[in-house]
Amino acid sequence: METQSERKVVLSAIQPTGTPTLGNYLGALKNWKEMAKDYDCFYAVADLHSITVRPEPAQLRRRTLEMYALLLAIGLDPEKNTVFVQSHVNAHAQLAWVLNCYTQFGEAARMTQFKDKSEKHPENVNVGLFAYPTLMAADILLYQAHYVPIGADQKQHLEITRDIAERFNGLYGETFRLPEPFIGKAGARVMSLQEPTKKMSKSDTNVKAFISVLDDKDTIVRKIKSAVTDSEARVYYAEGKDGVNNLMGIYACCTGKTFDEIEKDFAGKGYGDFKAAVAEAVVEELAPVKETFDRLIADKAYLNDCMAKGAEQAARVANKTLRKVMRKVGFYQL
Ligand code: ATP
Ligand code: LTN
Repeated sequence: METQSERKVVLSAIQPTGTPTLGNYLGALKNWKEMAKDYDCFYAVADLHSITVRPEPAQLRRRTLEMYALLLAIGLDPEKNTVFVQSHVNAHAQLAWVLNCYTQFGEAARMTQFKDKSEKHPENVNVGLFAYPTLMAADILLYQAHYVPIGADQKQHLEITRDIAERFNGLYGETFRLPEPFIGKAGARVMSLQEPTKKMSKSDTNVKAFISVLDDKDTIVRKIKSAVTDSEARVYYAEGKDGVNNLMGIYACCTGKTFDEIEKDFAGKGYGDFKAAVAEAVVEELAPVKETFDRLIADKAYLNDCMAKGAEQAARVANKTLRKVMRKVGFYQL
């Protein structure tokens, strides 16, 4: 049994840009909960990141509280893990500034998320969007995280984090631990139910394309029933069967079955039976999350209390790293 101080550190964060989808859940949040058993975990609601798309203030406030409640609803224990809101810990923005000065313009400009998002929102390509990865690097490096559970789309941001950390360590001596991404095999990229070559995204304008973790049973059944498949009506994993592959991935993640087992279970059966089974597995997975969320969101005092404690614990660890960085860079110390 490892003691507290020997336990490896995990950090991850999610933006409060909407209710998480089944993609966020299977790709990231489910692993957060798994890792909480064995590691010293820091999980944040990345509200600083979310203002890159200029949300309406009241909406940002509401979504931050909801995302926080949701993190507890998936089963994270605020007594055992540090669950906090990014903007409550000043060190994130402070370290991000320092890291900006150790990141080259060219390397940030290569980030595919920056390129995608600037194309999607040409009217608001702000400097914050460009500097998104250095703030994310600060999130991770402040806690000296060993592992960062993320979906496959965030892998490039982990790589730039390591590059920045290595550069800083090279200049000033060992300061940051180099983090490893943790990307689950199944669920790393859950695809849209309507266009299965695109990733499932909570900001999709077509609500049939995603399942929200708070969708009720009927909605889940309806959305999976109308998921795009193909005309072959045989359940097996193969290139080009994007819709079926995606449903198999979802089913595998929810039930723990392998693709081989799924193919055997559904041999001779059509998509109707398969979709019904997938829907049932998803409902079973998400029902307890919704139930707990509904209870927690009604108790704002409890959530505020947990947030305050989380911020205090996080700040203790983060400030230690920040102080070290400030000293090494040469800021005048009082
Ligand atoms: P948006 O749709 O607003 O761009 P998003 O749905 O991509 O956001 P984020 O808050 O950026 O959500 O991501 C939270 C976590 O969920 C990240 O670790 C990300 O890698 C993971 N994730 C997002 N979409 C998927 C998906 N379709 N499949 C698997 N993991 C995903
Ligand atoms: N950029 C991430 C959210 C995020 C994050 C982090 C993930 C912000 N800071 C630190 C892991 C570690 C995204 O999912 N879009």
